[in-house]
Amino acid sequence: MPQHSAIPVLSEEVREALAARRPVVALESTILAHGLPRPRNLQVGEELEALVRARGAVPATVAVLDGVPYAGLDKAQLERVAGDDAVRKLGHRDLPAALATGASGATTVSATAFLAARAGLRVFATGGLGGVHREWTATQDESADLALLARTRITVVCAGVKSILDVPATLQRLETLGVTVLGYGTDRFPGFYLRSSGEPVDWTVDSPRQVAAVMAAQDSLGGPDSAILVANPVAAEEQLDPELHDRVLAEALAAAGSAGITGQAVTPFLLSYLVRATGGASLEANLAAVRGNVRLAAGIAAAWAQPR
Ligand code: PSU
Ligand code: MN
Repeated sequence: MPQHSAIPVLSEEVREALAARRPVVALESTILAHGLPRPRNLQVGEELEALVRARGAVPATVAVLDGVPYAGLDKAQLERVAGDDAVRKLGHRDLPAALATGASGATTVSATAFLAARAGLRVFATGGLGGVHREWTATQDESADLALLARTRITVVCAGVKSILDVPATLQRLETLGVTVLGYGTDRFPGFYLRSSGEPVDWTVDSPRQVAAVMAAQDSLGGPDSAILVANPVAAEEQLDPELHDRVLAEALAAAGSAGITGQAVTPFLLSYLVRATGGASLEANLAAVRGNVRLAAGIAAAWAQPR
């Protein structure tokens, strides 16, 4: 039987940074493989890694290739994730099967958080989390991201959850599951494409140092492992026009319903619908949000790496 001893396999620079307690930021790969159109997705993957480096941290993009989980990809590996049709979408529950069968896949927030925490990484940047879908009463479709984050000690910087989801229900689930939610410079939960979803958050932080202090307090409390969500709104000048947003979202939801899209296909379907129907504006807002999250995550990783 093959042994999967070092899980995930770390790139040399990630290994060295961890050993020297220098800042590292985990990045997910589903957004690249299944959340963004090609060939822009590869450029984005490279750009996000460069943004992390520009802020003095080391990027650790997580993915599974030929049954091997990695944190930190080389150029050829990133190209495969972005361009290979055989790259699946892997949530946390898919990892055992992917490893055993030698499959390749991009990791969602749940799988990325799991693997990153296994590697000893503490800060993770993404675009939006998965959450509770609007048709939950019929489908019980709630992303596995939420339950996994409820039992994983990692700080996740996100721009909220996409408005294709049921935002109030997602926030309620995060409360029930005991996930700490911090608004970054805001008392509103961000609306991913929009600065605000309109929903309140209970805690506001204003600096990477403050986030690191919350992480340290979490450790000193010694409670069960759970995530800290840093909800970071997209810059005002980069948000999607709220009116366009509301109109196109209604269309996309109707289109998914009449096309009978279900399960893991729902999120990619709605996302690509929004990109087309906004003439690419939703993509630009999406990318702006992700860039902002990656920059902030690098700052948090740097603050976390400071001796306390
Ligand atoms: N939100 C985005 N873009 C994405 C995703 C979420 O703005 O690509 C991806 C993330 O990887 C997230 C996953 O973890 O979708 C959730 O999928 P599901 O709803 O199938 O759990
Ligand atoms: Mn789902």
